[in-house]
Amino acid sequence: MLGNPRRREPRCSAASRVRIALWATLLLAFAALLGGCTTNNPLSTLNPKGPAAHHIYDLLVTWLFWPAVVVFFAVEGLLLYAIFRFRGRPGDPLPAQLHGNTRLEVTWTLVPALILTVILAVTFRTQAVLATPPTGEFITVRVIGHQWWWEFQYPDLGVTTANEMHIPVGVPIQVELSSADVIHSYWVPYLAGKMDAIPGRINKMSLQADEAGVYSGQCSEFCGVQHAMMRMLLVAQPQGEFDAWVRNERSIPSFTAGVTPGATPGATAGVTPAAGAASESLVTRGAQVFANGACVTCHAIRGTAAQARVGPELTHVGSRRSIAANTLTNTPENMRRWLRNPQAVKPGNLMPNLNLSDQDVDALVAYLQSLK
Ligand code: HEC
Ligand SMILES: [Cu+2]
Repeated sequence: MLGNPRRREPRCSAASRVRIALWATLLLAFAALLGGCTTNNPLSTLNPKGPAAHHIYDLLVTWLFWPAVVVFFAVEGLLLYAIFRFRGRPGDPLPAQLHGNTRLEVTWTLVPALILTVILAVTFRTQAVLATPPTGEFITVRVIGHQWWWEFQYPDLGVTTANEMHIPVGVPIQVELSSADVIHSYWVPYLAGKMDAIPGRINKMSLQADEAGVYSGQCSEFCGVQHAMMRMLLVAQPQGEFDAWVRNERSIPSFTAGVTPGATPGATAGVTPAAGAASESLVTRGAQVFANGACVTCHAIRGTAAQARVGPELTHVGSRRSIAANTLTNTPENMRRWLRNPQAVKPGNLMPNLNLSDQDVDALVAYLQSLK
Protein backbone atom coordinates (compact mmCIF):
# COMPACT_ATOMS: atom_id res chain seq x y z
CA MET A 1 0.00 0.00 0.00
CA LEU A 2 3.04 2.22 0.26
CA GLY A 3 4.79 3.54 -2.82
CA ASN A 4 4.24 2.33 -6.32
CA PRO A 5 2.27 -0.95 -6.27
CA ARG A 6 3.87 -2.11 -9.49
CA ARG A 7 7.39 -1.85 -8.13
CA ARG A 8 8.55 -5.13 -6.59
CA GLU A 9 9.28 -4.53 -2.92
CA PRO A 10 12.65 -5.65 -1.58
CA ARG A 11 12.41 -8.70 0.72
CA CYS A 12 12.36 -6.63 3.83
CA SER A 13 11.29 -3.10 3.23
CA ALA A 14 11.38 -0.45 5.94
CA ALA A 15 7.58 -0.64 6.14
CA SER A 16 7.46 -4.38 6.71
CA ARG A 17 10.26 -4.12 9.26
CA VAL A 18 8.22 -1.56 11.16
CA ARG A 19 5.21 -3.86 10.94
CA ILE A 20 7.22 -6.83 12.27
CA ALA A 21 8.54 -4.71 15.13
CA LEU A 22 4.99 -3.58 15.94
CA TRP A 23 3.65 -7.13 15.97
CA ALA A 24 6.59 -8.34 18.07
CA THR A 25 5.97 -5.56 20.60
CA LEU A 26 2.26 -6.34 20.73
CA LEU A 27 2.97 -10.03 21.19
CA LEU A 28 5.43 -9.31 24.00
CA ALA A 29 2.96 -6.98 25.70
CA PHE A 30 0.28 -9.67 25.37
CA ALA A 31 2.60 -12.30 26.82
CA ALA A 32 3.40 -10.00 29.73
CA LEU A 33 -0.32 -9.44 30.25
CA LEU A 34 -1.01 -13.19 30.21
CA GLY A 35 1.86 -13.66 32.65
CA GLY A 36 -0.24 -11.78 35.17
CA CYS A 37 -2.85 -14.53 34.95
CA THR A 38 -0.69 -17.23 36.52
CA THR A 39 -2.16 -18.90 39.56
CA ASN A 40 1.33 -19.61 40.88
CA ASN A 41 1.86 -16.14 42.20
CA PRO A 42 3.31 -16.38 45.70
CA LEU A 43 3.79 -12.62 46.11
CA SER A 44 0.48 -11.32 44.76
CA THR A 45 -1.31 -8.49 46.52
CA LEU A 46 -4.48 -9.21 44.54
CA ASN A 47 -5.53 -12.30 46.46
CA PRO A 48 -5.84 -11.11 50.07
CA LYS A 49 -6.17 -13.77 52.78
CA GLY A 50 -6.30 -11.55 55.85
CA PRO A 51 -7.96 -8.33 57.05
CA ALA A 52 -4.88 -6.13 56.63
CA ALA A 53 -4.35 -7.37 53.08
CA HIS A 54 -8.08 -6.82 52.41
CA HIS A 55 -7.85 -3.17 53.48
CA ILE A 56 -4.87 -2.65 51.18
CA TYR A 57 -6.62 -4.47 48.33
CA ASP A 58 -9.67 -2.23 48.81
CA LEU A 59 -7.55 0.88 48.61
CA LEU A 60 -5.65 -0.38 45.59
CA VAL A 61 -8.50 -1.83 43.57
CA THR A 62 -11.72 -0.13 44.71
CA TRP A 63 -10.32 3.33 45.29
CA LEU A 64 -7.40 3.54 42.87
CA PHE A 65 -7.70 1.05 40.04
CA TRP A 66 -11.38 1.34 39.08
CA PRO A 67 -11.52 5.17 39.34
CA ALA A 68 -8.34 5.23 37.24
CA VAL A 69 -10.06 3.04 34.64
CA VAL A 70 -13.04 5.42 34.56
CA VAL A 71 -10.76 8.45 34.21
CA PHE A 72 -8.75 6.72 31.49
CA PHE A 73 -11.77 5.90 29.35
CA ALA A 74 -13.38 9.31 29.97
CA VAL A 75 -10.25 11.21 28.95
CA GLU A 76 -9.35 8.97 26.01
CA GLY A 77 -13.00 8.97 24.92
CA LEU A 78 -13.16 12.76 24.93
CA LEU A 79 -9.88 12.90 23.06
CA LEU A 80 -11.03 10.48 20.36
CA TYR A 81 -14.38 12.28 20.11
CA ALA A 82 -12.61 15.61 19.64
CA ILE A 83 -10.21 14.15 17.09
CA PHE A 84 -12.91 12.60 14.91
CA ARG A 85 -15.80 14.98 15.45
CA PHE A 86 -13.79 18.10 14.78
CA ARG A 87 -11.24 16.85 12.27
CA GLY A 88 -10.47 19.11 9.39
CA ARG A 89 -11.78 18.18 5.96
CA PRO A 90 -10.34 19.41 2.67
CA GLY A 91 -11.77 22.80 1.89
CA ASP A 92 -12.77 23.62 5.45
CA PRO A 93 -12.28 27.25 6.35
CA LEU A 94 -9.75 28.16 9.05
CA PRO A 95 -11.46 27.39 12.42
CA ALA A 96 -12.00 30.10 15.04
CA GLN A 97 -8.67 30.94 16.72
CA LEU A 98 -9.01 30.80 20.53
CA HIS A 99 -6.65 31.44 23.35
CA GLY A 100 -7.49 29.73 26.64
CA ASN A 101 -10.80 28.73 28.16
CA THR A 102 -10.98 29.63 31.83
CA ARG A 103 -14.02 27.50 32.66
CA LEU A 104 -12.52 24.42 31.05
CA GLU A 105 -9.11 24.94 32.68
CA VAL A 106 -10.57 25.48 36.14
CA THR A 107 -12.67 22.33 35.68
CA TRP A 108 -9.78 20.10 34.65
CA THR A 109 -7.73 21.40 37.56
CA LEU A 110 -10.45 21.08 40.18
CA VAL A 111 -11.78 17.66 39.19
CA PRO A 112 -8.40 15.85 39.45
CA ALA A 113 -7.66 17.77 42.68
CA LEU A 114 -10.97 16.57 44.09
CA ILE A 115 -10.29 12.97 43.04
CA LEU A 116 -6.82 13.08 44.60
CA THR A 117 -8.22 14.55 47.81
CA VAL A 118 -10.66 11.66 48.10
CA ILE A 119 -7.84 9.18 47.47
CA LEU A 120 -5.70 10.94 50.09
CA ALA A 121 -8.53 10.70 52.62
CA VAL A 122 -9.14 6.97 52.06
CA THR A 123 -5.37 6.35 52.16
CA PHE A 124 -5.15 8.05 55.57
CA ARG A 125 -8.14 6.05 56.73
CA THR A 126 -6.54 2.78 55.57
CA GLN A 127 -3.28 3.71 57.29
CA ALA A 128 -5.12 4.43 60.51
CA VAL A 129 -6.96 1.10 60.35
CA LEU A 130 -3.71 -0.78 59.65
CA ALA A 131 -1.97 0.96 62.55
CA THR A 132 -4.64 -0.07 65.04
CA PRO A 133 -3.13 -2.63 67.44
CA PRO A 134 -5.02 -5.89 67.80
CA THR A 135 -7.61 -6.09 70.57
CA GLY A 136 -8.66 -9.08 72.62
CA GLU A 137 -6.57 -12.22 72.40
CA PHE A 138 -3.51 -11.88 70.21
CA ILE A 139 -0.06 -13.38 69.82
CA THR A 140 3.11 -11.30 69.75
CA VAL A 141 5.83 -12.34 67.32
CA ARG A 142 9.16 -10.52 67.34
CA VAL A 143 10.50 -10.53 63.82
CA ILE A 144 14.20 -9.75 63.54
CA GLY A 145 15.78 -9.23 60.13
CA HIS A 146 19.32 -10.53 59.66
CA GLN A 147 21.47 -10.45 56.54
CA TRP A 148 19.93 -12.63 54.90
CA TRP A 149 17.44 -14.57 56.97
CA TRP A 150 14.57 -14.02 59.40
CA GLU A 151 14.41 -14.76 63.11
CA PHE A 152 11.03 -15.26 64.81
CA GLN A 153 10.64 -15.06 68.57
CA TYR A 154 7.40 -15.78 70.43
CA PRO A 155 8.10 -14.16 73.80
CA ASP A 156 4.89 -15.42 75.42
CA LEU A 157 5.29 -18.96 74.12
CA GLY A 158 9.00 -19.43 74.70
CA VAL A 159 9.71 -20.25 71.06
CA THR A 160 12.50 -19.02 68.78
CA THR A 161 12.77 -20.17 65.20
CA ALA A 162 14.00 -19.00 61.82
CA ASN A 163 12.67 -18.45 58.31
CA GLU A 164 9.37 -20.22 58.93
CA MET A 165 6.82 -18.30 60.96
CA HIS A 166 3.80 -20.20 62.25
CA ILE A 167 0.51 -18.57 63.26
CA PRO A 168 -2.94 -19.89 64.13
CA VAL A 169 -5.73 -19.08 61.66
CA GLY A 170 -8.14 -16.34 62.74
CA VAL A 171 -6.00 -15.06 65.61
CA PRO A 172 -4.58 -11.52 65.38
CA ILE A 173 -0.80 -11.37 65.42
CA GLN A 174 1.11 -8.37 66.69
CA VAL A 175 4.36 -8.32 64.72
CA GLU A 176 7.19 -6.40 66.39
CA LEU A 177 9.81 -5.68 63.79
CA SER A 178 13.45 -4.92 64.30
CA SER A 179 16.79 -5.74 62.74
CA ALA A 180 20.15 -7.09 63.85
CA ASP A 181 22.13 -5.22 61.22
CA VAL A 182 20.78 -3.07 58.37
CA ILE A 183 17.28 -2.03 57.38
CA HIS A 184 15.11 -4.84 56.04
CA SER A 185 11.43 -4.91 55.21
CA TYR A 186 8.96 -7.60 56.20
CA TRP A 187 6.41 -8.46 53.55
CA VAL A 188 3.90 -11.30 53.32
CA PRO A 189 1.69 -9.92 50.56
CA TYR A 190 -1.23 -12.34 50.98
CA LEU A 191 -1.65 -11.19 54.58
CA ALA A 192 -0.40 -7.62 55.03
CA GLY A 193 1.58 -4.72 53.65
CA LYS A 194 5.28 -4.04 53.93
CA MET A 195 6.95 -2.61 56.98
CA ASP A 196 10.59 -1.72 57.59
CA ALA A 197 12.68 -3.63 60.13
CA ILE A 198 15.06 -1.01 61.49
CA PRO A 199 17.95 -1.67 63.90
CA GLY A 200 17.42 -0.11 67.35
CA ARG A 201 13.73 0.44 66.81
CA ILE A 202 10.53 -1.56 67.06
CA ASN A 203 7.94 -1.13 64.33
CA LYS A 204 4.60 -2.74 64.99
CA MET A 205 2.12 -4.13 62.53
CA SER A 206 -0.78 -6.48 62.93
CA LEU A 207 -1.74 -9.28 60.64
CA GLN A 208 -4.08 -12.20 60.63
CA ALA A 209 -4.71 -15.15 58.33
CA ASP A 210 -8.31 -15.98 57.51
CA GLU A 211 -7.39 -19.21 55.74
CA ALA A 212 -4.90 -21.93 56.53
CA GLY A 213 -2.02 -22.08 54.08
CA VAL A 214 1.67 -21.61 53.50
CA TYR A 215 2.28 -18.02 52.47
CA SER A 216 5.47 -16.63 50.98
CA GLY A 217 7.30 -13.64 52.33
CA GLN A 218 10.19 -11.61 50.99
CA CYS A 219 12.49 -8.92 52.31
CA SER A 220 11.51 -5.83 50.37
CA GLU A 221 14.14 -3.31 51.38
CA PHE A 222 17.49 -3.72 49.66
CA CYS A 223 19.87 -5.02 52.33
CA GLY A 224 22.93 -6.35 50.49
CA VAL A 225 24.00 -9.01 48.02
CA GLN A 226 21.56 -11.74 49.09
CA HIS A 227 18.55 -9.45 49.51
CA ALA A 228 16.64 -11.33 46.80
CA MET A 229 17.20 -14.61 48.64
CA MET A 230 16.02 -13.26 51.97
CA ARG A 231 12.68 -14.98 51.90
CA MET A 232 10.52 -16.80 54.37
CA LEU A 233 7.43 -18.93 54.73
CA LEU A 234 4.46 -18.12 56.91
CA VAL A 235 2.48 -21.20 57.89
CA ALA A 236 -1.06 -20.40 59.00
CA GLN A 237 -2.67 -23.42 60.59
CA PRO A 238 -5.74 -24.35 62.66
CA GLN A 239 -5.31 -23.65 66.39
CA GLY A 240 -4.81 -27.32 67.27
CA GLU A 241 -2.01 -27.77 64.74
CA PHE A 242 -0.42 -24.52 65.86
CA ASP A 243 -0.49 -25.66 69.49
CA ALA A 244 1.16 -28.92 68.47
CA TRP A 245 3.83 -26.96 66.60
CA VAL A 246 4.47 -24.80 69.67
CA ARG A 247 4.74 -27.91 71.88
CA ASN A 248 7.20 -29.45 69.47
CA GLU A 249 9.25 -26.23 69.16
CA ARG A 250 9.49 -26.00 72.94
CA SER A 251 10.72 -29.56 73.24
CA ILE A 252 14.39 -30.42 73.12
CA PRO A 253 14.94 -33.00 70.40
CA SER A 254 16.63 -36.17 71.55
CA PHE A 255 19.25 -36.93 68.98
CA THR A 256 18.73 -40.62 68.77
CA ALA A 257 15.02 -40.90 69.24
CA GLY A 258 13.21 -41.30 65.96
CA VAL A 259 16.26 -42.72 64.22
CA THR A 260 14.82 -46.18 64.49
CA PRO A 261 14.67 -47.96 61.13
CA GLY A 262 12.19 -46.39 58.75
CA ALA A 263 11.10 -43.71 61.21
CA THR A 264 13.02 -40.86 59.60
CA PRO A 265 13.83 -41.85 56.06
CA GLY A 266 15.18 -38.36 55.47
CA ALA A 267 17.97 -38.90 57.94
CA THR A 268 19.32 -41.92 56.20
CA ALA A 269 18.74 -41.08 52.55
CA GLY A 270 21.94 -41.17 50.58
CA VAL A 271 23.65 -43.13 53.31
CA THR A 272 24.15 -46.87 53.45
CA PRO A 273 20.74 -48.56 53.47
CA ALA A 274 21.74 -50.47 56.59
CA ALA A 275 19.30 -48.43 58.68
CA GLY A 276 19.02 -48.61 62.46
CA ALA A 277 22.41 -48.84 64.10
CA ALA A 278 24.33 -47.37 61.17
CA SER A 279 22.20 -44.23 60.84
CA GLU A 280 22.01 -43.84 64.57
CA SER A 281 25.76 -43.73 64.84
CA LEU A 282 25.82 -41.36 61.87
CA VAL A 283 23.49 -39.01 63.74
CA THR A 284 25.67 -39.27 66.83
CA ARG A 285 28.73 -38.57 64.75
CA GLY A 286 26.96 -35.60 63.21
CA ALA A 287 26.20 -34.26 66.68
CA GLN A 288 29.89 -34.55 67.52
CA VAL A 289 31.01 -32.86 64.31
CA PHE A 290 28.58 -30.07 65.08
CA ALA A 291 29.65 -29.68 68.70
CA ASN A 292 33.36 -29.74 67.89
CA GLY A 293 33.22 -27.70 64.71
CA ALA A 294 32.83 -24.05 63.87
CA CYS A 295 29.04 -24.47 63.84
CA VAL A 296 28.72 -23.68 67.56
CA THR A 297 30.27 -20.24 67.07
CA CYS A 298 27.25 -19.17 65.03
CA HIS A 299 24.30 -21.48 65.71
CA ALA A 300 22.14 -22.52 68.65
CA ILE A 301 20.67 -25.96 69.33
CA ARG A 302 18.82 -26.08 72.61
CA GLY A 303 19.88 -28.87 74.91
CA THR A 304 23.48 -28.58 73.69
CA ALA A 305 26.37 -26.21 74.36
CA ALA A 306 25.70 -24.47 71.04
CA GLN A 307 24.10 -21.15 72.00
CA ALA A 308 25.36 -18.66 69.42
CA ARG A 309 22.91 -16.41 67.59
CA VAL A 310 24.86 -15.30 64.52
CA GLY A 311 23.00 -17.71 62.25
CA PRO A 312 19.51 -19.25 62.34
CA GLU A 313 18.36 -21.29 65.33
CA LEU A 314 18.72 -24.96 64.37
CA THR A 315 16.93 -26.72 67.26
CA HIS A 316 14.16 -28.05 65.01
CA VAL A 317 15.68 -27.36 61.59
CA GLY A 318 14.72 -30.86 60.42
CA SER A 319 11.04 -30.01 60.67
CA ARG A 320 11.27 -26.87 58.53
CA ARG A 321 10.08 -26.82 54.93
CA SER A 322 13.04 -24.89 53.58
CA ILE A 323 16.58 -23.83 54.41
CA ALA A 324 18.68 -20.74 53.75
CA ALA A 325 15.70 -18.38 54.00
CA ASN A 326 13.49 -20.37 51.63
CA THR A 327 16.19 -20.58 48.99
CA LEU A 328 16.19 -24.40 49.02
CA THR A 329 13.51 -26.89 50.01
CA ASN A 330 14.63 -28.84 53.03
CA THR A 331 15.72 -32.20 51.62
CA PRO A 332 18.82 -34.20 52.59
CA GLU A 333 20.26 -33.46 49.13
CA ASN A 334 19.79 -29.72 49.52
CA MET A 335 21.10 -29.75 53.08
CA ARG A 336 24.18 -31.52 51.74
CA ARG A 337 24.53 -28.93 49.00
CA TRP A 338 24.27 -26.14 51.57
CA LEU A 339 26.82 -27.62 53.98
CA ARG A 340 29.27 -28.50 51.22
CA ASN A 341 29.46 -24.89 50.17
CA PRO A 342 26.90 -22.33 51.30
CA GLN A 343 28.68 -19.75 49.16
CA ALA A 344 27.75 -21.64 46.01
CA VAL A 345 24.07 -21.51 46.99
CA LYS A 346 23.92 -17.92 48.25
CA PRO A 347 27.13 -16.16 47.19
CA GLY A 348 28.24 -13.63 49.77
CA ASN A 349 26.01 -14.94 52.58
CA LEU A 350 27.41 -14.91 56.10
CA MET A 351 27.97 -18.65 56.50
CA PRO A 352 31.47 -19.37 55.17
CA ASN A 353 32.48 -22.43 53.19
CA LEU A 354 33.90 -24.63 55.94
CA ASN A 355 35.48 -27.12 53.53
CA LEU A 356 33.90 -30.05 55.34
CA SER A 357 34.82 -33.57 54.30
CA ASP A 358 32.13 -35.66 52.61
CA GLN A 359 31.89 -37.90 55.69
CA ASP A 360 31.36 -34.91 57.97
CA VAL A 361 28.74 -33.49 55.63
CA ASP A 362 26.86 -36.81 55.55
CA ALA A 363 26.96 -37.06 59.34
CA LEU A 364 25.83 -33.44 59.76
CA VAL A 365 22.98 -33.94 57.30
CA ALA A 366 21.79 -37.02 59.21
CA TYR A 367 22.04 -35.12 62.49
CA LEU A 368 20.34 -31.91 61.31
CA GLN A 369 17.56 -33.83 59.55
CA SER A 370 16.91 -35.72 62.79
CA LEU A 371 16.24 -32.44 64.60
CA LYS A 372 12.51 -32.48 64.05
C1 HEC B 1 30.31 -17.68 60.75
C2 HEC B 1 29.02 -18.15 61.18
C3 HEC B 1 28.55 -19.52 60.78
C4 HEC B 1 29.18 -20.73 60.94
C5 HEC B 1 30.58 -21.00 61.45
C6 HEC B 1 28.24 -21.72 60.51
N1 HEC B 1 27.08 -21.14 60.09
FE1 HEC B 1 25.44 -22.08 59.41
N2 HEC B 1 24.59 -20.30 58.95
C7 HEC B 1 25.14 -19.07 59.24
C8 HEC B 1 24.31 -18.06 58.68
C9 HEC B 1 24.54 -16.55 58.75
C10 HEC B 1 23.23 -18.72 58.05
C11 HEC B 1 22.08 -18.07 57.28
C12 HEC B 1 22.49 -17.98 55.82
C13 HEC B 1 21.46 -17.35 54.96
O1 HEC B 1 20.37 -17.95 54.79
O2 HEC B 1 21.71 -16.24 54.43
C14 HEC B 1 23.44 -20.13 58.26
C15 HEC B 1 22.57 -21.13 57.82
C16 HEC B 1 22.69 -22.45 58.15
C17 HEC B 1 21.70 -23.45 57.86
C18 HEC B 1 20.33 -23.20 57.22
C19 HEC B 1 19.35 -22.91 58.32
C20 HEC B 1 18.01 -22.41 57.85
O3 HEC B 1 17.01 -22.73 58.49
O4 HEC B 1 17.95 -21.67 56.89
C21 HEC B 1 22.19 -24.63 58.32
C22 HEC B 1 21.51 -25.97 58.27
C23 HEC B 1 23.49 -24.37 58.89
N3 HEC B 1 23.76 -23.03 58.76
C24 HEC B 1 24.32 -25.32 59.44
C25 HEC B 1 25.63 -25.08 59.86
C26 HEC B 1 26.54 -26.10 60.26
C27 HEC B 1 26.23 -27.58 60.34
C28 HEC B 1 27.72 -25.48 60.54
C29 HEC B 1 29.04 -26.11 60.97
C30 HEC B 1 29.57 -27.09 60.10
C31 HEC B 1 27.53 -24.05 60.34
N4 HEC B 1 26.24 -23.86 59.92
C32 HEC B 1 28.49 -23.10 60.54
C33 HEC B 1 26.30 -18.83 59.91
C34 HEC B 1 27.24 -19.80 60.23
CU1 LIG C 1 16.50 -7.15 52.01
